[in-house]
Amino acid sequence: MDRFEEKIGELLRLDFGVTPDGADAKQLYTAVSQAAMDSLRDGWKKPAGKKRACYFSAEFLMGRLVNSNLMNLGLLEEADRYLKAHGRSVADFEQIEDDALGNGGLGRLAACFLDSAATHGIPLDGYGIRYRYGLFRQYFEDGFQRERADDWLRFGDPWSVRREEDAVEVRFADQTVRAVPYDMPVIGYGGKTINTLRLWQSEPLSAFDFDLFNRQEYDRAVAEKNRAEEISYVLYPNDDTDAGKRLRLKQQYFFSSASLQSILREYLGRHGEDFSAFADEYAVQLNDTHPTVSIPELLRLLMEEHGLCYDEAFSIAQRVFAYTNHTIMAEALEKWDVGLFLSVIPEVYPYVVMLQNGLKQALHNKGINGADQIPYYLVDDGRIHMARMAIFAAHSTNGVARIHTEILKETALREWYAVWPERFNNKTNGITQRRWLALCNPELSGFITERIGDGWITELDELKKLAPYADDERARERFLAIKREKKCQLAAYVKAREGVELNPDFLFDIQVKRLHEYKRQLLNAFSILDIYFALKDGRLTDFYPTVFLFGAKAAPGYYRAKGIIKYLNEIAKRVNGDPDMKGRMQVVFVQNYDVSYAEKLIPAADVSEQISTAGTEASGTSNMKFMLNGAVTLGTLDGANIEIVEQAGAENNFIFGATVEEIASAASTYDPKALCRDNPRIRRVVDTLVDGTFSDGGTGMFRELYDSLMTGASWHRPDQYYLLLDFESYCDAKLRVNRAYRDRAAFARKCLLNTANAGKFSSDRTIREYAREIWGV
Ligand code: Z15
Repeated sequence: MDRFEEKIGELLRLDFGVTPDGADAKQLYTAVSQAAMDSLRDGWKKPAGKKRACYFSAEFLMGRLVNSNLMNLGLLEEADRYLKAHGRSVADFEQIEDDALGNGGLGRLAACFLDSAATHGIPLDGYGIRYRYGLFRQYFEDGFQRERADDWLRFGDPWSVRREEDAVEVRFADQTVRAVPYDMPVIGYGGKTINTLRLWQSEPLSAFDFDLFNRQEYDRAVAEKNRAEEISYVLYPNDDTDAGKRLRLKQQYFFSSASLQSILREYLGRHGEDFSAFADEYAVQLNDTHPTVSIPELLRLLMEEHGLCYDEAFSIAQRVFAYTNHTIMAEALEKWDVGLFLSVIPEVYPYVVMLQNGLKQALHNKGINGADQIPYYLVDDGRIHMARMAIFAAHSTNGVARIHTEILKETALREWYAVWPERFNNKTNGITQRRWLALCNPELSGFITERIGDGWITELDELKKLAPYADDERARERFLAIKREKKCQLAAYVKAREGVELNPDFLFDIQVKRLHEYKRQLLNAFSILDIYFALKDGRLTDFYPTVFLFGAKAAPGYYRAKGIIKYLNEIAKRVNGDPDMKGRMQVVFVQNYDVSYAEKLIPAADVSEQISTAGTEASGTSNMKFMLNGAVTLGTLDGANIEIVEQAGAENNFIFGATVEEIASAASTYDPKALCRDNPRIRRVVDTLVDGTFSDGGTGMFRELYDSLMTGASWHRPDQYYLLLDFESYCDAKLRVNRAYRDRAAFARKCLLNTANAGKFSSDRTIREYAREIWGV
């Protein structure tokens, strides 16, 4: 028995007073995790004299850590062997951990980046918030979404270390709080580099105010504590929309200020008050505008506490900060009301004004004056535009897929691009193949490694060598057997979680992502109904049996998104309850879609639904995960889909719908009412929202959805997402995939070519680009 196993036994004995055979899953989980933490302690130090990059993000959607950490430390097999010797296995940890300190793509991207940087020895640390409650847990009641709190700490937190000595204070107008960091090791594959994810927790300055307590003001004593803890209490559940809430601004300032103070303290320890090397030692990447208040805060810290003048401080800030834009959707662009900002962090506002003046001068120097400056105003109409502040003060602004960056340059941010073109650059997103293939699909991983070796685990371009196997009949058969095995595994899981039976011989068509109008789950619903009616009417006879799977959380306040969930659940009830549909078609909306569910769903997919309106999805990242796991994309020419098809070949995917240019030219002519009037297929499916086919439980949700399509939310724009414009080409494409699936060998060939060409979409490639082109690390 070696040191690791000995340590597990010792921890079980000392912490829980149990033997390995007598321990329950949670005790084993804790002991195994702690033993692993113990094994990495010596390697977890920051190397001296190197520039470090800091990833500031309000969200890190890490997913379960125990398996990935054990894998990266090379301890996964040993741990599993140990557990099996005691009648257990690492699979027993499934029910234990779940952490969801993120909403969706943006938070998961941050997690993939940390994994890739650590794997390739890039010094990158994450900085964020240690929310007490992560993204809500979703369940359905009569087809309606319900939410409950995500108490992720109920199993303890063996992967974090509280660093009392590194606590800092953060001051607001109405309170000062203590920010206490919890550090998590970010372990690269092979365990050579260990970076840090530092999450801040908000606490009162002193645990308890005994003066108040002694004066018998218990309520106030307790209230003070609660008010401090409130700041890191819960993750805002909005993805891609700005809530504009006071507490949200507090969260943003809280972690921005704490992280900067922490970095400055480190730097001062090495250099004293000489800031000339600061920008050579730190780069800060702002993940969306959420941490952008860091810019005026760094100016404030440098000028107020260290006596620099504005020009010195600004020049440092500009060299340090870089900004990533993740969306062009207007509702996501953060603008803080000046009054609100002043009431929360009045001491920061003067630095916003200084930036505004600095911008005026910079524009003047470029020959832009007077009314021409209006589109650039940082403070405009009583609101502070955070994206504008980031673009002006940072040296780099990047989009997350080629088309997205082009839209930023040509449309969304064209004024800025005109003045500072050299600041704009593209960094197409990526995903980590360690979690999204090695860990979640050991069967396909084994298949690949047997044929081309295991170099792909750290160099995904190696997958190219797999391409010849697409023409090898034995390989294709083996691939199909693996896909079937993943479907069986998913079916067992869905049976246990949802109580629904899936048939592994069906085609698995999957759309999983946050629920948003622009992602068009409603269009998918319409196409399913169209197929359903065609089957019922006997118009469609050669349909390959298909299960349509959905997973999506709606922001609790997003009424329309919740209506779409209810509608899909009604469709599922109708289709699955119809005896005519037995063996032909099934619809399942799984509850509480999260990273762990994704790890089961994605490897089982034949078809990946990526159907956003062209120009709306900045990149998408689930599209890459499906591709890597050998699914074909049924999608629009939007976000990273464009680059996926470019890599894997149009002939191996199913592209449909209007392009960005076509959407733009349809804007003035799109007439959903006319489309409904003139096309009976469209009319039939859309009318199910209002003709009593389905019940929304008397809420009026379905009528509201109908109106949103026909007349739009407000005054003039009907359906900004052009569902009915793409309806026919989508249905055609869906039937094209379905027919193609009949030829299993030809379909397997397409799938294998998708996997073989997924190399570009490794976050290893993305993070190297950030390191080289933006951070200089
Ligand atoms: C979010 O998850 C994304 C953008 C946002 O502005 C916010 Cl607030 C959250 C997503 C994009 O919608 C998606 O297209 C992209 O792949 C992802 O960020 C990562 O860049």
